Amino acid sequence: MKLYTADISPNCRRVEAVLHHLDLYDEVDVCRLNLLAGEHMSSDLSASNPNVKVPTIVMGDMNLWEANPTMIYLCDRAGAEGFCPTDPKSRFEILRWMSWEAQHYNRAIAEITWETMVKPLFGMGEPDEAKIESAGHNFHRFAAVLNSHLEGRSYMLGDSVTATDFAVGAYSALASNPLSRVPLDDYANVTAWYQRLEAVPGWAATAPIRLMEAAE
Ligand SMILES: N[C@@H](CCC(=O)N[C@@H](CS)C(=O)NCC(=O)O)C(=O)O
Repeated sequence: MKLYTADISPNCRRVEAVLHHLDLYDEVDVCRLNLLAGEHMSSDLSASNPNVKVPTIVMGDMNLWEANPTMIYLCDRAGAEGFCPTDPKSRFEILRWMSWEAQHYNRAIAEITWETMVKPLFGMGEPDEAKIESAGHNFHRFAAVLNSHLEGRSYMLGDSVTATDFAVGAYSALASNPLSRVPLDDYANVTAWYQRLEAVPGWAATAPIRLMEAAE
């Protein structure tokens, strides 16, 4: 299996974390690309992903792209029933939260952190305060939903960690950095849940140390 991936990418992190969690990482031929240097454009990535984006996995005759379905496929193939349950009710919950995080919660975090962290870190201009404010409204709206859902739950689906947590938590390392200006601390259940997630070995193994160090 060949994985095209990149540091500083929350979408790559969630897939790499699943590979660690499933004890599959040793089987992976890792092609780590520097996106800012445009390495993905000059690699052979386009042969397996027409979007020329990471994460992408080439596995036999399958080209896996889009992080969330890639995670689910890896889990199903490994028979990881506990980590990614297949019963219809659980599968609906997993797909619902994955859709929700991509469209709403993590989208808001991504929009804020693009302005507050990525642009300054890589010399891409001043943060756009209007965009930060607008995305901030969405962050509060959807963080409140997450905070309420996590009341009385250790993880997204209940007592044990699932792939859903890796998806919903994908941008939380960025959001936890004070430089991000994401008001995560307003949401006690969310911060407590993310601390639990950070202790999960597969998630801990993929912490974006380089970005965090660079931003401090
Ligand atoms: N929806 C895609 C997003 C993939 C994506 O945007 N990847 C970024 C890194 S986080 C990328 O490859 N950027 C390079 C580019 O767009 O040229 C997924 O879930 O995998």
